[in-house]
Amino acid sequence: MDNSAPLKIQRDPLASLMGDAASMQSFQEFYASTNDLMSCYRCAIMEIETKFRVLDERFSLVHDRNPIDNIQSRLKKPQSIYEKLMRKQLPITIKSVENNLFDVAGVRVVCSFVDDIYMLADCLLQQDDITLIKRKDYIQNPKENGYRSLHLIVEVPIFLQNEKKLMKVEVQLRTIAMEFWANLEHQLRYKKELSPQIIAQTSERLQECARLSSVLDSQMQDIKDMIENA
Ligand code: 0O2
Repeated sequence: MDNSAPLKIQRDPLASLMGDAASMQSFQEFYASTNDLMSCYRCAIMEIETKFRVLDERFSLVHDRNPIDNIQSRLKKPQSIYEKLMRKQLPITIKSVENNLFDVAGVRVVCSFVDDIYMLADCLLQQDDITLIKRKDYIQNPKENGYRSLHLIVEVPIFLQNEKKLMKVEVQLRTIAMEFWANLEHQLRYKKELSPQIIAQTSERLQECARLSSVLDSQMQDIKDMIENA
């Protein structure tokens, strides 16, 4: 979340197409205009994190256990935002970020059990200041590589000195097993340029690991249900 880090533009095909100097100037102009927006996204992350912490606290009071294992948040860096706008051929403006990019602010909620994911998602979406923009259920419909998580894009109000602003936040809910798989898969190959041969060799094994993690989740859920109903 450090916006004061020195600027370093990586060379990419788009940059060379535009010419590096032009690209650098365009990025610097954009970067200079993002301070206020980034602060608003940080506020939105705080709002969403607090909502989940409140839900966790209230649930633990009644059920004597915490549905949330941990919460992680991240704010996309201006350089990544700029690159995504360029890649999608969208206008390089603050308005364009707000209207077109829904994953600038991200909150990841890691849960103990699969049922907790849906319970927490329902509780969040029932709140009258939250608007659901998009829901992708990669648990019911895992991605081809085996990736599982529940993704929600929500809009949450933040209250500034003299105004109320609606901000979009990407919420990812997953179990500890899904998190384990996603982290390792990300480290191993996600977004990396690998040879087709290595991709073929590893993707089947990663799919198998994803299947095993899904079996683990459903077994743990069954055990919990059995203990609770005993
Ligand atoms: P980071 O660094 O985690 O932020 P778009 O919104 O167009 O970029 P899309 O396909 O609509 O993309 O988004 P989707 O499918 O909702 O997934 C976005 C995020 O989910 C990714 O963010 C990852 O965090 C996570 N994700 C999706 N697919 C995979 C996957 O196959 N493996 C892993 N490990 N994570 C995945 P970013 O911005 O790509 O990365």
